[in-house]
Amino acid sequence: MTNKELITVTSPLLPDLEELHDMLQQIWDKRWITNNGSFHKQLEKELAEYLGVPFVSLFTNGTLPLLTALQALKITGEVITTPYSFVATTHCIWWNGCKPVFVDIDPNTGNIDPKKIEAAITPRTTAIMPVHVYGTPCDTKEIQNIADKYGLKVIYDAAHAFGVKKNGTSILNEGDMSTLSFHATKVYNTLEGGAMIIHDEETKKRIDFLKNFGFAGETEVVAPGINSKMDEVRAAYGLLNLRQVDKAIEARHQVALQYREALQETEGIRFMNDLSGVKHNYSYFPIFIDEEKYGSTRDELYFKMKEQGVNGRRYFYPLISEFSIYQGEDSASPDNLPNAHKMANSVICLPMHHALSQDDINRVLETIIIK
Ligand code: T4K
Repeated sequence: MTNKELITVTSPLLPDLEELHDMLQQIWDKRWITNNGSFHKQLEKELAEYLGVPFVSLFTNGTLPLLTALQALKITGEVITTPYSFVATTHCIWWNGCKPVFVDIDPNTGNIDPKKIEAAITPRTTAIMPVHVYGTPCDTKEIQNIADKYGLKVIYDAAHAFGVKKNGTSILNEGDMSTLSFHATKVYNTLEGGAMIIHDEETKKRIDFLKNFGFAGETEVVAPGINSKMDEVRAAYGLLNLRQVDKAIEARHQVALQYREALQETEGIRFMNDLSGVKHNYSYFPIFIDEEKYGSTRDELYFKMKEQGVNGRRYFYPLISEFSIYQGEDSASPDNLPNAHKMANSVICLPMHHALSQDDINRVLETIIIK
């Protein structure tokens, strides 16, 4: 290990401390610190405007809106999903007492391959839960066609897709519901936090009940809801971060441009280019190593980078289907998921955030290019 400062895979977007102090003072003055406070209401409104969606319901993280979406839509039986994601995606299916059915991914995007969905549908299938992995939009049109044909619900895990648009429209408007994560490691964070994107007022009301134990008023409980309410401190922090997120995304874009320019001549390294008509958020910068052409394995490069103080991450290795809890599912068989295995075994997400300096970027690239 060198003496150089560690470059982490990401770094949180932090609000200005003085501005945060002013917001905290307001909370202290009001003595209203959680349960649908005024900053909470304001953030839901501002996020809906910023994202270009009808309704936002805030949550304490990005896992509980997934759990609640399945509950709200009364999903039972089997749910078709991707193995190439963070484990929370499948855990939420499990927590709702449903069976996850893994479908292979498209090697170009890392997202569930719609061409393979129909073969996985059985009479017990009730929903599809795709992920816009790394913020790259799924083939939402094809997925919706299949869902309509078989009468299935679609819940998008859009944890990575804050602000992503396709042909000028938010991809969060696709499907029956979408969920976001506002964890510290995301493009936009509220410390911990998350949200559900909802298309109509009636459903928004129901979701707000479900994240508050199911309470609909002081004495009525309409469903076995959970507690996932965002407090005022995080909502205030979120309001401040919303004012600087565009600048942060543009800084990430500039990093992506430099990575691509420098790596395009490096044999054995593949990366993803921007898709036409898509406004990307540059939440991750995955590269894929072809060990024959590159001359060393993914893990050799990964650990060499670590040695030199450059912390990439192997998101998403191992695949969810490889964890012992899910390995027993028929659909978890590696033969069923060849593209997902290939991607998981070749990926390294490079450091990607708004605060990388030119020196950091050069150091990241040197570890990869100089063999
Ligand atoms: N669906 C998808 C598709 C997801 O990716 C996720 C979460 C979810 C659902 C669930 O959303 P949440 O319930 O988490 O809101 C991270 C995050 O914990 C997780 O939110 C995220 N996805 C997942 C992909 O990555 P780790 O284990 O990689 O985090 P950690 O602690 O190793 O941090 C990574 C690096 O980030 C550190 O090396 C340095 C930097 N960092 C991290 C933290 C926490 C900071 O600089 N400051 C910090 O405060 O899981």
